[in-house]
Amino acid sequence: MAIGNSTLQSCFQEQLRLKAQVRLLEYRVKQQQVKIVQLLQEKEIQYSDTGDENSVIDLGEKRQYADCAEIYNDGHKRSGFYKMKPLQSPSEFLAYCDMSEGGGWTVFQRRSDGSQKFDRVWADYEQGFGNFVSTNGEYWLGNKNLHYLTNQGNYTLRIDLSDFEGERRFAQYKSFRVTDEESSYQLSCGEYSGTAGDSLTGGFHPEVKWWADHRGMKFSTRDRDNDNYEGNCAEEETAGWWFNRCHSSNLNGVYYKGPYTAKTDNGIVWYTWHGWWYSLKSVVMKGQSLRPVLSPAAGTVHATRGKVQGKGSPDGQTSLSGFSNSQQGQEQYLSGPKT
Ligand SMILES: [Ca+2]
Repeated sequence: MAIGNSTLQSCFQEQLRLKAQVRLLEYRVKQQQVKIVQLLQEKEIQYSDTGDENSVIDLGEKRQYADCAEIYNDGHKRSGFYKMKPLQSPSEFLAYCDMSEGGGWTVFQRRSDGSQKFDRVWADYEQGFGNFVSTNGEYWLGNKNLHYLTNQGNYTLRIDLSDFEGERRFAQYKSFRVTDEESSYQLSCGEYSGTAGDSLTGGFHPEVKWWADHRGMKFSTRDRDNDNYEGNCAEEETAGWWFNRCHSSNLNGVYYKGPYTAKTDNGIVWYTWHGWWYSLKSVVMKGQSLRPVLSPAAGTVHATRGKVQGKGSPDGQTSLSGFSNSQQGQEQYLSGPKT
């Protein structure tokens, strides 16, 4: 069958047309790729900006709030720094309100990047120090404020931890309270639940309680030794904490970034999760009050809180069994009670 000249001609034209279209599409793809790279860069810049962004939320002077739970129940559901004044407190102060996980959590300690120095004296720990502006700013709210906060109601303590492998764990304690200056800001807390193991009351092993239980301990700093050890825990561990002899948790320790070697176990330590020789990536210590609240939101808060605690306990058991792990068992001999 003979192919006509005109058919061949139209085929060539069609081919040219398609080739031109391919070139045009290739050009457009390249343009889009350039745009994607630009957008990704912009997004990255925006993302890094939010970390330093000023997150102080001013609600004006109309009403005074005793803690973050009261702010949350008044309808403010955005996390950030708010002004508050606990019932007995002579003055107002700023604290970060974490409005997630049931809302109304008053954050009193945060570690996130090692930007703040935590090896400080008694007066600093009493007054509070650090970054009270940025979302991830490191700070200690101050023992004085912690006392006023926890003495106005029944507080639940929650400690959120993360490591450099991207894992997150938590420990929660009922009835959290810190006494006044006269009794050196003694710590008390009740029943544990969570996934990180109980490194605050030495509940992971009965034989360690005599030296690793932080309950009932007074606060110690390098210039105010209130521990049960002949030496000075705060000086050796370079932190302020409710040291016993000396610790199974040291959340104000040095920001080492993961596994570390040092003269003493002075990293950011939560023994039941990573042992004494791993310094955690981030820590948030926060309290949520169980005071009867008048706003209608109160019911929701209580319901959610119940769920969180109920879910935590079985996982806590897993962490306890982790103690029999031989590596951790060895570490007990590496550190252990100070003699
Ligand atoms: Ca001592």
